[in-house]
Amino acid sequence: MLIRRPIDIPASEITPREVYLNRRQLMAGAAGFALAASGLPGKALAAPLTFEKSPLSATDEKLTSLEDVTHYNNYYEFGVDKTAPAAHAHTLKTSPWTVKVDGLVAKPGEFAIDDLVKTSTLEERIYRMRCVEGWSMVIPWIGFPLADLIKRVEPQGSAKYVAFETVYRPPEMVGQQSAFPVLDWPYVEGLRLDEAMHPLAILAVGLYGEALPNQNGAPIRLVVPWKYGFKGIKSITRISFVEKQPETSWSRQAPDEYGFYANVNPNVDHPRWSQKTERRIGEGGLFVKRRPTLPFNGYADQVAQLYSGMDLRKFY
Ligand SMILES: Nc1nc2c(c(=O)[nH]1)N[C@H]1C(S)=C(S)[C@@H](COP(=O)(O)O)O[C@H]1N2
Ligand SMILES: [Mo]
Repeated sequence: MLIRRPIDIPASEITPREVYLNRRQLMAGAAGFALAASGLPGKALAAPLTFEKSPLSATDEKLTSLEDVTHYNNYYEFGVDKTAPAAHAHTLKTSPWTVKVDGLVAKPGEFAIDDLVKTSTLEERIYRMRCVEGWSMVIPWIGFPLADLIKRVEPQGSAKYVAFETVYRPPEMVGQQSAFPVLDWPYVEGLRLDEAMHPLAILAVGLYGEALPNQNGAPIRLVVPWKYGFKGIKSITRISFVEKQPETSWSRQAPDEYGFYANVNPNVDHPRWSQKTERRIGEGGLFVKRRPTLPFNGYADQVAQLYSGMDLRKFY
């Protein structure tokens, strides 16, 4: 439903880039038509998104297909299967949507998503994403630096961490309805303030040139490319500035397996599996080798200094 391509051409014959360019041409020719025709519930953001290309992109690697990016997901509010978010996330109403910013800031407030997007400079950032489970993707996100929002609200000197919260709406999120929840809802995440200020950390509002599909965290989610995927909290409703390290969903659930920092690190194994290699989603076939996982997911040059002097085995 989210994939629109000339109907006669099998998906396998179209590269992600071609699909993307076709979609952009389609948008330019008949703005809004494709979205209106898709039958999706009201999207928070008007299409098409206007954005610039970012030099901070990792552009040498092949993009993961739009099909895989939108049909192989982790979003436990909609179920634990990789295909569950694509099947169930349409029930989340992403419009209207506000993000509350509070805590230790001079200018707290509620930001309507449309205003936030209108007043931000959107960029396309092609990032590698490494999931803690051992697979990876390359995704063309559209978003803006988290630092831009942080500067606007003027954190106080006592603010040392940023805490994020996903929406809690059991009627709209089937995974939140269970009597035996997999996670303690709402999903929460956090960053140290200096990590949050790093230019690579973004708030994403789109991918492949369009507003985020619900299963990828519409209307706004975090992307921190040097950390395991679970740090990238989806469908954010609240951002709080705090003094103490906030609790995070996965470290609360299994503290020995998932730490607060969650920097991608091939030298620190998960207690139940190695983190030395990864499977790139879409690289099929019998003889495809797993790729070596890189320290900080390949972004070490840019971010390693954030952790100088820290024992990364202890602060995993
Ligand atoms: N609210 C929320 N955010 C979440 C998750 C989740 O279950 N709930 N899963 C995380 C995990 S484990 C991963 S790997 C990424 C997956 O993002 P994607 O489906 O857009 O690739 O989202 C992260 N953000
Ligand atoms: Mo993940």
